Amino acid sequence: MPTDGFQEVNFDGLIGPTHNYSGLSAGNIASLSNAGGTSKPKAAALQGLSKMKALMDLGLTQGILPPQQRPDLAFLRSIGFTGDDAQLLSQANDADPTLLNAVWSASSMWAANAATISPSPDTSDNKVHITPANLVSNLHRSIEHPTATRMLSMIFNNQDHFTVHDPLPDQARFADEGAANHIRFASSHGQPGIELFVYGVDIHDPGNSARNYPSRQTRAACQALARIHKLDPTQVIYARQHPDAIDAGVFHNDVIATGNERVFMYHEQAFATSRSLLTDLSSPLGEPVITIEAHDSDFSINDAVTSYLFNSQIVTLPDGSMALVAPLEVTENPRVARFIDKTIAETSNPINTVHYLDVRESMRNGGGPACLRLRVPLSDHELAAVHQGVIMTDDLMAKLTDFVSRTYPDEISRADLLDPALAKSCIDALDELTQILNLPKLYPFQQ
Ligand code: SUG
Repeated sequence: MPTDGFQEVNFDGLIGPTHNYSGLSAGNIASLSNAGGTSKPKAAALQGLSKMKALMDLGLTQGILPPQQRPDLAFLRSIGFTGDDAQLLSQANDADPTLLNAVWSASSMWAANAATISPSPDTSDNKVHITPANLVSNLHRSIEHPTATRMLSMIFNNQDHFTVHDPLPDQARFADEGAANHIRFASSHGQPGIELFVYGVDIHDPGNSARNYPSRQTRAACQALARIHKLDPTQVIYARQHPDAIDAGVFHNDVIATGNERVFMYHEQAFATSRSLLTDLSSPLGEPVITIEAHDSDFSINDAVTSYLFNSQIVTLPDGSMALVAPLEVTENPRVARFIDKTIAETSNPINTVHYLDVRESMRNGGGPACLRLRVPLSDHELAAVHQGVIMTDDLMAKLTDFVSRTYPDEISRADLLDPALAKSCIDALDELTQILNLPKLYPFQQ
């Protein structure tokens, strides 16, 4: 096992039965370009489960986060629509079709946006601190946090080890997208680390912001998270995304940079100040960060956005070496593929192998392997205190595969979003899921 009885547990979002392509995310090029396409929810969820199986086969502990209750008909009622389910759906569609799209989104699958996690070696009270992301930048995502907070409170339900906070205030000033904009560096997972918070906009310095696409994370949110998580201010670094990167489709930092333990892989255009950032990271860490920097001469920022290389997971294997878990799409870009081959061959970094995964249904909405998981470094004691119903086993994998195969729709197209029978069957399926995961009363419809 990894050192110190500590390991990083990846909690993947189970892709929900309403997975569809609605073009909801400005600045997310895949989401916009696949808007209106026909999705395959069953295939999507099975791809996600295969991904979890692949990580388990590498000897890693894998967790799962259930999807949210969608369509969110209560949201439609809260904004004045009335009547039975069919009437609610058709009224919303007539008034503003984007409202109908928003309440059907299965976007909680991208668990990297569920919360920011500070593991216990970094916090002054030695607890794991968890803050669900408010996701205020997009309507369809802003309705995730009430259930995310409840879910995380049920899963990390032990106050000796875990503190699940409320999300940051529901305001643009504190716009927070969770772990997608957060990288933790440490000699090993169990050692005190340096937490890098990445933001797109600083209200005190608005001049350097992206122009075409929204910046989804604020510096004020990052600073609040560091305070709430009781981090040592000398062990926290703030870095600004390059505004041109956001304008090229880097809507979260995990589309252009990633890290694991001492390894930091990024594109040279990821940050407004890349050079000083490396010094900033290395001095509190006490040893140099191992950098894997992609230059524009290797491949462009557009290649990074289309291939999603940086949305790979870098994982520490039980033997201490590292593997890259990458989306299949990287193999379709020769420049990116060459860069990976070079990275694997070089002895200056610990990444020795690459595993390519097919998560294409999620990728078409801008969600690669790293988006689909929330990483939580845990000691053995902390892991034992996690709700065990969401820790993957072969038995749970078999049950979930059967559940998805029996209950999920094969396809969803735009017209289906008006179908109250589909809405009912998607919600009914979740009742069984809470039994499988032993999370009774998770969803609003169960309360
Ligand atoms: O927030 N896509 C998600 C993708 C999130 C990816 N997560 C990380 N990078 N960590 C988003 O933009 C698209 C939904 C649609 O268009 O139907 C969407 O929400």
